[in-house]
Amino acid sequence: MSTPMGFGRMHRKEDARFIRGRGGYVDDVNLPGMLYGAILRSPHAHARIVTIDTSAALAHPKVKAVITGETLAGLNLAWMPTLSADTQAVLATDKVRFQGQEVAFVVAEDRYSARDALELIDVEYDALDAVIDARKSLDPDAPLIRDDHEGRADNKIFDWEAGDKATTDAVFAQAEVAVTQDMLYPRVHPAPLETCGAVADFDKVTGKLTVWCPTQAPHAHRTLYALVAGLPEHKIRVISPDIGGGFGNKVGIYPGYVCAIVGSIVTGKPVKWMEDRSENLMSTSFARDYHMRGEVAATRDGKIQAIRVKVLADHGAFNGTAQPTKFPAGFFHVFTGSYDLQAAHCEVTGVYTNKAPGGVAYACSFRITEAVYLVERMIDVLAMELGADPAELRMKNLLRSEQFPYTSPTGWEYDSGDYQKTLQLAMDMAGYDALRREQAEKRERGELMGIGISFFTEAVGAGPRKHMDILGLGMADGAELRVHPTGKAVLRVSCQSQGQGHETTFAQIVAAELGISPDDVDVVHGDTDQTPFGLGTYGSRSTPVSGAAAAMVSRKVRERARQVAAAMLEASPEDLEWAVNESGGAWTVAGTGAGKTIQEIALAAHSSLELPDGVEGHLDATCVYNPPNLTYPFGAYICVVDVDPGTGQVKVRRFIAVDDCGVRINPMIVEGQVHGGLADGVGMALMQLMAFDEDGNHLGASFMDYLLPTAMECPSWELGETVTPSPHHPIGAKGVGESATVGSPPAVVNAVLDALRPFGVRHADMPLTPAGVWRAMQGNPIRT
Ligand code: MCN
Ligand code: CUN
Repeated sequence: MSTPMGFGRMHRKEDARFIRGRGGYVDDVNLPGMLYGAILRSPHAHARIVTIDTSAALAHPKVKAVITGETLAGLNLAWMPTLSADTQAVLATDKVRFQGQEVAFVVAEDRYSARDALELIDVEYDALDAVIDARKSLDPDAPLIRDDHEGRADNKIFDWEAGDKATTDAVFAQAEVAVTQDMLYPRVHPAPLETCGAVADFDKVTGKLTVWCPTQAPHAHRTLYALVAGLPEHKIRVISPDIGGGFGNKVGIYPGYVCAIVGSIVTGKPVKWMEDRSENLMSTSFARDYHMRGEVAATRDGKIQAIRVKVLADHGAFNGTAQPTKFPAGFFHVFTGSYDLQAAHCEVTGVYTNKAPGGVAYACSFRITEAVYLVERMIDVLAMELGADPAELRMKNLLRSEQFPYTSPTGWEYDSGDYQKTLQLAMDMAGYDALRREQAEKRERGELMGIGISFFTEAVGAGPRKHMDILGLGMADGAELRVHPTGKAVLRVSCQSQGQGHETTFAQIVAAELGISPDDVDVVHGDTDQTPFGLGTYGSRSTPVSGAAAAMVSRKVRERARQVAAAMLEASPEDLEWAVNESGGAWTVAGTGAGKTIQEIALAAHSSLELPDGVEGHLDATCVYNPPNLTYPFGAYICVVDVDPGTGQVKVRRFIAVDDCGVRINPMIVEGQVHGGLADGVGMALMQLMAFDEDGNHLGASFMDYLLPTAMECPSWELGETVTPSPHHPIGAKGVGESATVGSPPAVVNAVLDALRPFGVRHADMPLTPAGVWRAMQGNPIRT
């Protein structure tokens, strides 16, 4: 694969180290004299702590410290703020509120001794009734989970609404057809292969704290540590090394990170803490857990008029979701999807339960996964009611290209789209009509084949400062670009790759703007001492925000180069034209052949060339990008399944995915992102579930029980693309990192339910395991 001058297919630069086993992850950080931490966790979902006896653990010859909630309370660190402005226990002091909650932290000379010593800690618990089912959390006799909140009487976290209730109700009152469906988007887990962990090193001499941690948002972590611990921010350095998958799991701050820091301060030695798989699955941020009721109003001939939604959101024991402050239900209110509606309204109630905290993660785009699932299931429910073809129903109701920019009934401004074209391409690739004929023939023979469609609109790139912040931090990103005398460049950004290939695509952005090779641009990220401030990588915001910053800072460099080139060419800067040809980027004098390449200009900028007053020399620049709007990628997905009538086993036979993420910087990386997201979607639709028994015991704390999709469950993906540039993004790109995870689950579920049409099943909740499908075929589709 040849190296392009800017955008195009190009192998990932970072793969050179990854495929040689030379990546550097947090567990590869080993410092002289380093100690190891381990966490004692609660066996109960809800219990009062009576006593904690640490004396035997402290007597262990290799144990250096045992930290409890009481120790932390003395430092005012027993509780920490969450990204949703709630509080979360670092180590429990009063009660434990979910199984797996952090109770004590042992620091020892080696990992094994730290683990061994956990068993020497004696905790006396007084077990309490637990709230596991969110639907029971607001019952008058439900046990109060957050009695640490003064004046709290129940388990409600928030009530939130969006849209216009009166207009929506009026449309429903007049509607020719209305359908209602309850559905659960179950609790799932991002389950990155690398679990969470940290190495903390507090240097007593310099007063500097260094934390290595696979965080998706290093700068936000640093600011939070400064605010919580009262440490000066310039004395904190957060280094995010290579990350073995994030998927949202590595956005928040976990108690283990704080414990490692306190452990280092207490012992004066570096402390490493790494989770094991069960700890990761049991205690770190889960995703979804949305109980939804959707209603759609339409005319009899299939014009959709309004959607109404009620949600009960299970946030676990501490509200640890990470989403912009004004949006407690994230961006769920894009649930009107890709359709032209008169009115819409949603109500979301968030509640506490005795389950792990978190609530938003796993390639979710801040709850857009739930929203897209809801609307795309509802369209199929309506199609079934009307006896309409689900593709035709969608085609008829999709927004038309001339409606963009389009303001949705809940207040979003979709930047650009050509939805019909994208759906048509997916149908052509699938051979939709032929598939329907094949299905009809198979049904005659009693075979179960299903075709499922989903059309999604995403909203990514949070976000405009005036609307969006996380814990008060506005969501603009900085970028710095240095150009060395020989024309090689270093870009410094605040976003944080976890596998998305930023070292390649961000180099390509600079390369395209400056007309140099991406091989001549190094991308530096993941170290707060070396990079400008910004909010990190989640919500597919890197390309929309940091990527825009990279383009804008390159343009600043180019303008500086213009001034220098003018001096070199003894011309007026206004008379120069920028052009990129095979030999690279150059400023040339309009109408003449005279010009200077960016490399020649870089050298001159650092030379003794006399420059006019006001022209600084050197080409380095910085910028901060505050996005004017989100970007709205979209796509049409078609899934074909075969269901075994004897066992309920679903086989995904084909999956056609047409994505439109505007201009593609590196189509190969985009396709990789889509492949991964589609696999995620198949996993969630068919296999993944965080299950609990009624006492709150976790039933899936290993990969033996919590099933991840492999190549075995995935078909050979058939990808297509349309390109509708974002009008407000400097290079016309939209984010894509979560599109396929958001768009694929409803396509798979719609396909399975389409296959089950002969059984008259209207809905069944994910995951559609053989047992679940079997139950649905017996007329009992709803899980209890
Ligand atoms: N890209 C491109 N052209 C576009 C859009 C994107 O070439 N028009 C490239 C980007 O430059 C980047 C990649 O595609 O290299 C993803 O870009 P973007 O959509 O901006 O998403 P982010 O980089 O912000 O990644 C975040 C997103 C999220 S939120 C989750 S969750 C997720 C995902 O990315 N986690 C991942 N993809 C993942 N992929 C891997 N391998 N590992 C994870 O943890
Ligand atoms: Cu929602 S998971 Mo990604 O935004 O890190």
